[in-house]
Amino acid sequence: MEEDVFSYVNLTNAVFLENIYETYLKNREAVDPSWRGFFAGMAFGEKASYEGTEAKVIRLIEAYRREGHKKVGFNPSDIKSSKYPSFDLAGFGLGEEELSSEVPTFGLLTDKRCKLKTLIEFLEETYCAGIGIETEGIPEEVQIWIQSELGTKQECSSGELTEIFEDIFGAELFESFLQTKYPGQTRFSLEGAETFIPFLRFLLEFEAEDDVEEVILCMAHRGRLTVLSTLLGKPESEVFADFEDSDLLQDSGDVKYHRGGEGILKTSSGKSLKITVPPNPSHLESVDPVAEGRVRALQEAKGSPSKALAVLVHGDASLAGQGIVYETLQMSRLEGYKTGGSLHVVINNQIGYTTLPKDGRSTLYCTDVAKTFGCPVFHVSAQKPVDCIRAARLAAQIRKKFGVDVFIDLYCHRKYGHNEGDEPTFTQPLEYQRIKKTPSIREVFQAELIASGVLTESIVSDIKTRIDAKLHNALIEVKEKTKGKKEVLRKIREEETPPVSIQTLGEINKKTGFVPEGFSVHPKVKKLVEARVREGEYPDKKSVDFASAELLAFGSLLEEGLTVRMSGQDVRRGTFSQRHAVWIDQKNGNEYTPLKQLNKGSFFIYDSPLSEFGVMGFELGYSFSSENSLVIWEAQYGDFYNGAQVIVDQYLSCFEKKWGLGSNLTLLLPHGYEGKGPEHSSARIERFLQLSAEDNWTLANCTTPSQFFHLIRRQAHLKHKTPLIVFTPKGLLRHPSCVSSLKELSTGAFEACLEEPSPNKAASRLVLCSGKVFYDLLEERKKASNSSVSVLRIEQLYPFPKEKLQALIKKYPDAKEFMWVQEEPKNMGAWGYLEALFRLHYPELPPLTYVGREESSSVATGSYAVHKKEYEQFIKLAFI
Ligand SMILES: Cc1ncc(C[n+]2csc(CCOP(=O)(O)OP(=O)(O)O)c2C)c(N)n1
Repeated sequence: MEEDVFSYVNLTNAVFLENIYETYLKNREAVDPSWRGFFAGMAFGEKASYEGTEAKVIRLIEAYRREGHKKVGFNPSDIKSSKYPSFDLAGFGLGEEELSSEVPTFGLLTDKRCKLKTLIEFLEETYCAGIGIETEGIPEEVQIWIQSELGTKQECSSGELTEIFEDIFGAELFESFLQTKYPGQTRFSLEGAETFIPFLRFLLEFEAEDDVEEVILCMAHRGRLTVLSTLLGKPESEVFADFEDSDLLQDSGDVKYHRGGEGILKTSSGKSLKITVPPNPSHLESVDPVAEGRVRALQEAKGSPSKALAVLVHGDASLAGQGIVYETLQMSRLEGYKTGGSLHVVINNQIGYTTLPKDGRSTLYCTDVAKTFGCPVFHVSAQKPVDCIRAARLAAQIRKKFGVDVFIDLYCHRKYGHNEGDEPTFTQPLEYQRIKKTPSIREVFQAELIASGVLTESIVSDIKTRIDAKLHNALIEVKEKTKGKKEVLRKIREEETPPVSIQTLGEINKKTGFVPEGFSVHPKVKKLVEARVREGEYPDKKSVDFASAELLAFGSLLEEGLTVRMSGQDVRRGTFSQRHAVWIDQKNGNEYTPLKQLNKGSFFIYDSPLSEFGVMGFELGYSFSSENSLVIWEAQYGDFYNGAQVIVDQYLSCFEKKWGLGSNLTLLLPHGYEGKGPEHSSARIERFLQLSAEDNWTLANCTTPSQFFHLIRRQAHLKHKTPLIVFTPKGLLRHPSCVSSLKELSTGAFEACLEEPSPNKAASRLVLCSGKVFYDLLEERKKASNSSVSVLRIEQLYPFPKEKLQALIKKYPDAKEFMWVQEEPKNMGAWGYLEALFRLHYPELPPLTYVGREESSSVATGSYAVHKKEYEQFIKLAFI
């Protein structure tokens, strides 16, 4: 799919506004009243020309628009009265006596003039009642649209009111059923926020009525079970089975409130909306970028950005506190990551565990991060279901129309402690006294609906009987479930990587080496590609370096019809000026992407924002939802991956075990000690090794371009998808010995361990290593002229190539000494891991001895001279 399906409305489209403004200046009556009001009241128009009372009225209107939301009263307990805006007439230079005087309405009302009192009533009703709307700082078109919509309140029909009531009642009964049957068990009750259920249903229905076919609904822990059951149709018996917590009834590697689910929502007009709640770890908000990545992949697969949508549900404390929210929003309008606007819903119970907003954030609202990105925010009270539904409708319309993220902040309370076994009165005695006395949302709404004649006592009682019976029957079903054996899933790792002929490789080089007519390519890039174009004529010549091998690997996958997507900081050129995946015309700045010439598959490469957590999360999400693709995230330097440690620890290493998911996400982490200091040297191999178990991923450190080529291709063709982490070289990118021939690329496969090209089979000592130190060892051996040492390379650190290494070692019958050489300090790198494995797998061999740097708290020295000295000292030891 072409990328331009992602060209959304340009939010700073001034032309749009200017046209209307011009018409307005010529003839005010020719534009819609809301526009008239906007141009006058927003100081956009001829404010300066107004004087006296008119100017004062304009200031008053502006104040209502800017500050009115603070007066709505969606949450009287949170916002101190001192923060209420004062719309005191005196503050605007107006007096009480002017209330009955006629003032201009600036198009806000149908009449041109009205009494000041009438205008104020309108402003109070529009900006200070029901929904608190924050529009300051959002794009002008969106502001104008919202202003015009505010006047048109859509009423709920009595059928809709009954539906809303049933949802609220259903949620309440479901929660209280669990509370009685499984007292004290953690479920993260939704009580105090039950309106969330009808709110979400309506929101999703509004979206489904437009083009949206699929929603990734990122649930917070709170209310997740209720959503899965009451909205997505997960059978109650399955929910209860999780509470029974029998190893025979549940089949998951994660707790119930982290697991995902799927469902189809049928709308009232008969449309179907597929909803996926992705699983997530406890780490709040970490799933946000993952969900966005999934949505992006779905949109591309469906060929349209309007067909898939992310709805992200947040807690107030986590939204305000977690930086990943900002990182995710930062990606939201970028070419490589945008998803056409997401909907954010906050279950704002005004507490995070035991922490109140005053200690949890520096801003008035928990949603204030939205302002940085000019996203509209609606504040509503869960006690006012009808206002909530109205906000849902407005939010969905704005998202659809303008492609922006929209936030709905649902004020509510938390009925119990943080979880159901937690006692909240230790820390919030007064709040919980108040909450205890607060009637439930259902009770209040029920009374309102009975008073207005929408419901009767007997209808309410029928609804209750029906829901109660359903819950009781489900409980009986789960208790009676016969015990069965769980089926153990066996992993099948098929690795069928088709070979690539020399001819194809030569053609890829030619096609990607073609310089378009008139394109002024950088002279260094030109030289590079000219050499590549000729490579096909000398298939035995060792001229393929790492970057060329990567290009050929990508090119060959594209020729097979696969998608290759890569992102990370500065990846288009490459941190080390090695990739040049996108050329920039030196005369006019135009861009050209040679790999896009291979158009059987799709090639996407994006320079990412300076974020690791967000971008790695996004790429992981993309890889979950994308078929036939290889998705790659590259770190600027390997050590920076730890900015995304949550993604590695909580997702990448364990998503299969916890949630049964598959992904072939590939991380390229530049690694190697080149005297550049404690940073930029280590991708922390040791940490990845510690997280390795049950074939969860592949860890590799390739020493030749052909190995890298084969590894990348193998990864793209994996049937059983697991991630790949490659500790990629820096110095080796231009090392004269680190080259392969096209022939090596077209034959063979990735080898988990390697001998030297012409080893001494009579060696008495075998030196084992991984990565670039191999070349240094060969160099040092030359200097030491010690031919009794042979070097073996472990190219795949995990899964450990036990048999293959054993077979190689057997080729050296005279070897009596076994050494491990590494650049990293002793407490880092692969030493600890390999020493233990060596003893375990090869008990007949003498123990492995260590050659390398001493233990160190810091990764490396900051001095190049010290680095060199350390190196010279230890590398000698391999040959003494
Ligand atoms: C990154 C992270 N830090 C800490 C926690 C522990 N924790 C779990 S829930 C919670 C409070 C969350 O509050 P909020 O986001 O307002 O949601 P609520 O539980 O009130 O619905 C905390 C601190 C966590 N899960 N994740």
